[in-house]
Formats: sequence, structure tokens, C-alpha cells
Amino acid sequence: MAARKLTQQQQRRANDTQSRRRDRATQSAAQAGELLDGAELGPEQPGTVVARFGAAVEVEGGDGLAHYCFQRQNLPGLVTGDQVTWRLAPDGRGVVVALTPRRTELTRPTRSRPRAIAANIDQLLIVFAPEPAPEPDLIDRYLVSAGIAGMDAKLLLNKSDLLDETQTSWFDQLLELYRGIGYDCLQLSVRQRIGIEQMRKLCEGQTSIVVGQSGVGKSSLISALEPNLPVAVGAISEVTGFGRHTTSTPRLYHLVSGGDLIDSPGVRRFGLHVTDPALIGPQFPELAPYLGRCRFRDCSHGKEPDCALLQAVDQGAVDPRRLQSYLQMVADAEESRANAR
Ligand SMILES: Nc1nc2c(ncn2[C@@H]2O[C@H](COP(=O)(O)OP(=O)(O)OP(=O)(O)O)[C@@H](O)[C@H]2O)c(=O)[nH]1
Ligand SMILES: [Mg+2]
Ligand SMILES: [Zn+2]
Repeated sequence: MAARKLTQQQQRRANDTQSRRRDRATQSAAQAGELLDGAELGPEQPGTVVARFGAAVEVEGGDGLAHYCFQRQNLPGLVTGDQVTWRLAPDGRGVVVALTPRRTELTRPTRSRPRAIAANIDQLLIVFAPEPAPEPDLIDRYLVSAGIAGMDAKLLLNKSDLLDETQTSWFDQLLELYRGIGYDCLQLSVRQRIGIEQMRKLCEGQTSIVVGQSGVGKSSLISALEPNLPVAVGAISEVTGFGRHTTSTPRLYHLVSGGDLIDSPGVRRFGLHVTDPALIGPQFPELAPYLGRCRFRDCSHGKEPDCALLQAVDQGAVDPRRLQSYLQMVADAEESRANAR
């Protein structure tokens, strides 16, 4: 695939820079909030954060209109999907004064702590495509992350119009694997308008977020569902090799057919921040019959005799790549736990 993988250290550094920026932004937003507070503010009213722009958030009020709001200093950094209480200022802007506890939270790790990306999400729609080439590990990390956070997850293969014969069988196997594990999978093409109505059904009555690599067509899918929405769609850039990120901040859209759908910026990597390795196993349902069944209690599932997991792979009951994914995530969690001490 085109995108270059960042080393863990590079990734951490990038995340930390973003955290610092966001901390500064939160601070200046808070100051602006105090300013706004001095004015005559309207009564408290409920609202939804539909987007965040550094210092400010866009809150949709009961009037259905978007208001540029600052947040009170005592609140945590607000994210798209947050339910809030806010007050209108005379100039049409507003101040968020309270945050309703989040039902669910999609987070990404930073060195200090996981940071929320979006909130109150029911399901993760993991989008991938023949172009840019998928990273199955990314899919697995999203699945584990969703499962631990109490969200459903579904797999969406977009751009199926681009599949050639060899790719078709590779992707068929991939979808068959995940369907076998119990995940809903959908094959789509925005270009040929395949699967769009099924996706609409999937979104009804749910708050969903589309996630995945840059350029797989997350925004295009939202546009296909709601052609009248001003969703930015881009082309993949070969210049940087990183792909161009067209969507820069998560934004929540209402679907006329019911349900809310959050567009999110593409990722190169999706790190997990799990400090309890025991949380990983239950997120690999196909491993359940074999976990804890190895001859040695401390089996590394490498080359020990009578390893139940390796036997399951030999028998074709477990996909070898999924086992690798599992082992990698457990190792990462053990490392995170050691670092957290
Ligand atoms: N051939 C084909 N191209 C598609 C399809 N869906 C989207 N595209 C194209 O893929 C490119 C990227 O689409 P976007 O919707 O911007 O992708 P994205 O996932 O939102 O990307 P980021 O916002 O950067 O994360 C655009 O040029 C789209 O026209 C499809 O079904 N088939
Ligand atoms: Mg996009
Ligand atoms: Zn073993």
C-alpha cells in the first residue's frame, strides 16, 4: 500500500503534539468562554456537538441551527457526538455549560492517556477498499476497540467496482472470515450505487461513525446516502505517499431516513490503548474455545507442544492472521500495562 507506516515513536510524538495543541486550544476556548459569559446569556438548552474546531465547537440547538460555541473551563474537551447544555449569546454564538455523561467513547491513545475522538456512538462502520489497499490489522484493532468500548462494529467494503478477479477472491475470503466470526459485512460501490440502500438500513435509528484509511470513500458514502449534504470528497494524492486527508475533523450528519452518521478523518494507523491484556481475548470470539487450553499455562503460542491455538490454526478453525493480530494486541497491552506502572 502507498501509505508509509509510522514507527510507534513517531506516532506517539505526533499524537503528543496534537494533544498539546488541543490543550492550548481548550485553554483559549475557555478564556473566550469566560468573555462570552460576561454578556447576557439566554436560558440553558440542550444541544449536540456536531463538530470541533480547535478552540470551539459547533453545537446544534433545539432550533436545528448550528451555533459557534466556546466551552466553560471546567469541562473536558468536547467531541463530536457530545450531548451538552449550552446558552445562547446575543451575537448568535454560545457557551457550553455542561456535558451529559457519554454513553460510549471512541478514543485514540496519546502518551499520557487515551483521548476521545467522538462520543455516544452505537456502531463503528469500518470502511476499506481495494484502493488504498487494506490493512487487515487495522480492521482487527478497530473491532477490538469497538468491542471493549461497548459499540457494535460492521465492515464495509467500498469501491467494489474496482475489484479485479484476483482481488475479488481475496476480498471474498476476507468478508467470509469476518462473517464467520459474526460481524455484518456489506459490499458497496458509491460509483455504481451498490449497497447504498443496505447501508441506509444499517444506519437507521443508530449513531454511527465511518472510520478507516484515508481515501477509502467514507465521505463519499455519506454523500451517496444524502446527496444534499455538503460533504467534502477528495482524490488520493500520490505526491506525498501519505494520501491526502480530505476530511479533517469528525462531523455529525443527520440522515433523513433516520440515524446520525459521523464522518471522520482517515487514519494510517489506529493504535489501541488497552492496559489489561485480559480484555483482548473476548474480542476474538473464534478463539474462545481454545484460550486457556494449551498444555502449558504460560504458553506463548509460539513453539510449545500441545498449543491449543496453533492446533486450531492447523485444523483450519482459526485464521493464522487473526491469531497473529490477537498475539500482537496482547503483547501491546502487556507493554502498555508495564509502561503505566
Ligand atoms: N471507483 C470508486 N471510487 C470511489 C468510490 N467511492 C469513493 N470513491 C473515490 O475515492 C476518493 C476518496 O473518497 P473520499 O470519500 O474523499 O474518501 P475518505 O475516506 O472520506 O477520505 P478522507 O476524508 O481523507 O479520510 C474520491 O476520489 C472518490 O470519488 C467507489 O465506490 N468507487
Ligand atoms: Mg473524508
Ligand atoms: Zn498456546
